[in-house]
Amino acid sequence: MKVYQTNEIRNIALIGGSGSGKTTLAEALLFEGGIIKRRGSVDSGNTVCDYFPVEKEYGYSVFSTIFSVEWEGKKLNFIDSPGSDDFSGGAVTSMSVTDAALMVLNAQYGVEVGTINMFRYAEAIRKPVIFLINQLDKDNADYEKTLSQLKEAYGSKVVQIQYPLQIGQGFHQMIDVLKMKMYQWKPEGGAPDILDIPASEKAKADELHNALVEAAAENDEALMEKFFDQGSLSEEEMREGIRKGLLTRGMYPVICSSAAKDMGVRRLMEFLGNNVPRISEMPLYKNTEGKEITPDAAAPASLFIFKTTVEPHIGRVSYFKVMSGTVKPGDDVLNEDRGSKERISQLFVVAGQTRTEVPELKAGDIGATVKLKDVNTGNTLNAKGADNKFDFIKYPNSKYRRAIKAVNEADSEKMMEILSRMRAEDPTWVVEQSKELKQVIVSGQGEFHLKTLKWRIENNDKLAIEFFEPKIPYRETITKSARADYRHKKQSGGAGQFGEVHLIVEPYQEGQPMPEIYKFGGQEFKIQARDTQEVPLEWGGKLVFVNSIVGGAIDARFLPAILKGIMQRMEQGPLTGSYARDVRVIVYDGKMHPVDSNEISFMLAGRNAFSEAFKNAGPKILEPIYDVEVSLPSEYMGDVMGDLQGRRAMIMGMNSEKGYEKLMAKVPLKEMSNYSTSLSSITGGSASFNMKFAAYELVPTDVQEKLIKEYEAQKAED
Ligand SMILES: Nc1nc2c(ncn2[C@@H]2O[C@H](COP(=O)(O)OP(=O)(O)OP(=O)(O)O)[C@@H](O)[C@H]2O)c(=O)[nH]1
Ligand SMILES: [Mg+2]
Repeated sequence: MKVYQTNEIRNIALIGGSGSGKTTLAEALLFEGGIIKRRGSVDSGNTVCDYFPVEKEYGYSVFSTIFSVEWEGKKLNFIDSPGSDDFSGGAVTSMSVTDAALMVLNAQYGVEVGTINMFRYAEAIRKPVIFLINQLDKDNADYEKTLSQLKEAYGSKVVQIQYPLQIGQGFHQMIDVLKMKMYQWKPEGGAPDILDIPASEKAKADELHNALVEAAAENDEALMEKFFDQGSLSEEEMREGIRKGLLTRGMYPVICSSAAKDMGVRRLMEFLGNNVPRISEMPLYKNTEGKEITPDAAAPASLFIFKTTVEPHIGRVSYFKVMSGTVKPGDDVLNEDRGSKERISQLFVVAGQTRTEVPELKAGDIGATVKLKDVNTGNTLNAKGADNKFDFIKYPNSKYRRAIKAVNEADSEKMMEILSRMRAEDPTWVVEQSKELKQVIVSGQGEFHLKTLKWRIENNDKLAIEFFEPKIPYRETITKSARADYRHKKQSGGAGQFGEVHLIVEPYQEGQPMPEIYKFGGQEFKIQARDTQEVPLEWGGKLVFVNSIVGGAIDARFLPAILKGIMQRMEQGPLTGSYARDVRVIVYDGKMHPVDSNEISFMLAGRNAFSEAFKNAGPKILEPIYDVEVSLPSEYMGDVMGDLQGRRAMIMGMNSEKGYEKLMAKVPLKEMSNYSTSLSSITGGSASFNMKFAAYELVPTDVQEKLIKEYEAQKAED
């Protein structure tokens, strides 16, 4: 492949609902671009883009896949992405590094849930969108219905560039109202005959042409003036107008195809080459310091690694976008995120798992390299003179969690290795080895996402695993002050043990002053803080430890042991064994024995005194609460709301956006366990949601009682 200058490159994401035909379209693009000699099919499991075994097995895309095609002097970089919301990480990645999204629709089904979900992602990062109505050769295809659904959802910005003549098996002609020509294919597709528009279509074509000219002119004042002067625009002027319209999201052009029959594909490549905004026209990417980075091939090179795969025999393949500069084999670069040095040994353009070496890649381009030592997805590699870091891909938060275990205990370590390798390939899989819950928790986008993970581990790595209900990271705290003392005494055989600790506990909030006098059962306790330690807790909140011992009742050297005993209980709260937080402990008295007192004795006395005081201090269990945001079609509002209320949700608000409703709620994590599956079944898959940790809040009394009982039973069993 020749070396392409920045403005000869077009970066395009293939997005759209699952099954709309993106991977099939990719085959046709690769075939027409001369990269492959024969088109594969998803059903035969031999496509370029679905090359992972799991994708062949299930017949849908799981990962984003990159391929490049040369067409009429331009280099078109495509990224095929999965359509299912469970693999939205792939779609988000591909939209984030490209300059336009080609949204593929299945003409049989029109605007689908997947279309709406994908459009939302494109909108969130303000990417230009082009609609491609595909599968026009299918008997149930309905072009007009699909078009009117698009107009209904996205308004008058939806503008036709093409329309098909016959639909269904006979599909072989379409009118292009930009070119004002008819395109006609032989049964094998490929190169079309480009003919004059037949008289019978002339009036309709003229009308749509005028609508297109007007829509193109609307995006630029100079074009608008020309349009008024001349009554029309040249093809070149129209392209300029379309590019501007795409950039400002003031226009969503609609084109047509049958990917399976390779019809409309060459014209599609020409259209993309001419009308996708040029790299120099796109809004600039910002580095993490907010500085805008110009895609200037003459500047020092910065490469952003947006994707990693692990391939048999090769190991890690790192896919990158050249953010600035020009990269060549042999370049020494610094991994800005890890601080390590790397050398780019080879540079490739790719078509799925096939790599072709190239001598250089310039700003704006997309390529791959292998054999980097210590580079992860999300890292930036800088040549001398550049010091950027980028983090512009915003992956969706995980929303489905499960505990995972190797069926065979001995495989646990191997399982962890595999999981961390998979995480490099899919950043929307989160793996956490929870010391607190004593479980390995994997989280992802949905049940389907985790099912795919399981398939890969079991089939690629031949390791049996199982999922089960994950524990909830509860917390314990207290709601009032209490006092307790405890004497630890043991006198059997040789050296004895003796330690006695008197202490007060109370709830603690940041910066809360300490009273001088506490009263318990009519008795007053005067406090004189001699020393205060604030211990920030790994799991959130604080423990404040106050030494208020008078007259040397306990030697200062035993205080660390007392604190240690208390911390043991904080780590394993007295109610359910969960972490405790937000407590102040005041040790105000105690007793020593001249011979038998030692650290162990005070640790045990401290721990038991604390435990007793804690239980008398109105102890409560806290649970994690999540902010949940559901996007759904309005007809399901009632059902979705009812379901949320059954999950102890607090509805925080609602608002309407284009074509769908947004519902905000606070929901306990415990109740979210099967939410993605249930929401999908309530709404027929037409809703999506996001969740984010909000805060810890007290659980209701009945839940608390149930949790304590469960813990007691568990303890008895152990
Ligand atoms: N007849 C016909 N079938 C098509 C066309 N495009 C795709 N298909 C078929 O539709 C099915 C799904 O196609 P894919 O290319 O896997 O769809 P996708 O958009 O990549 O789906 P995901 O990877 O799940 O997002 C396959 O069986 C294809 O053969 C088309 O234009 N005409
Ligand atoms: Mg696919």
